[in-house]
Amino acid sequence: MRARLAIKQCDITVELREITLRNKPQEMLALSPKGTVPVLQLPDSTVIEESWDIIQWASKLNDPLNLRGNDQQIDDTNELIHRNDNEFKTHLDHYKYADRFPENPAGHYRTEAGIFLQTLEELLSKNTYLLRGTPSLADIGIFPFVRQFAHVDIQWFRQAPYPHLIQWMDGFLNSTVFNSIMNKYTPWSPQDDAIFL
Ligand SMILES: N[C@@H](CCC(=O)N[C@@H](CS)C(=O)NCC(=O)O)C(=O)O
Repeated sequence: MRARLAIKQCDITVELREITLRNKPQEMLALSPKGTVPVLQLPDSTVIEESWDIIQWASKLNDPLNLRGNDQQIDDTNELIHRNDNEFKTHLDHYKYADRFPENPAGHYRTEAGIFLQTLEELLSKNTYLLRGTPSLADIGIFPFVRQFAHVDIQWFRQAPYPHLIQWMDGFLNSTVFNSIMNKYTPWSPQDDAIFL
């Protein structure tokens, strides 16, 4: 989701091949044996197989909205994304799949995830977006994970003490760019005509 958002916001055209995780095409596994999405193949055959690396590639190629920002914002983004992809993602997965981690109740994992959410809430109480008044790569890179967190128990989330975070998430959910990447695509098969994101 975040790779698609960045590619769209950077106004780059890529061919899109939707896949089903339960039935990964051999063509995908040949490019990227680790079998996770997203995977991007460049015209020179380089393969990028981490969403954050795809975002870096896209924003370095074309950045009409200045999503990368200045050097300080790039550093702040990297720090937030590091916390998101490690600390927050771990607590989020425990919260989402709490039945697989029965040593603690779901509420425990939710509280742990809340430490990072509190950081986001504080940033968003100062600016409309995480680093400034307009979106940056930090927002694009983190929003899909906050959305996942929210939807584990949306009723709880909507009454949680994160008013700015809720408003920020709703802004993305209602945005044209988010709704355009949420199109439902039929899984790719080799005889299909190319479709583009
Ligand atoms: N760090 C990777 C994580 C990618 C990832 O785990 N993607 C999930 C789907 S959101 C996946 O492909 N899982 C493989 C599977 O379920 O078989 C990235 O951000 O690109």
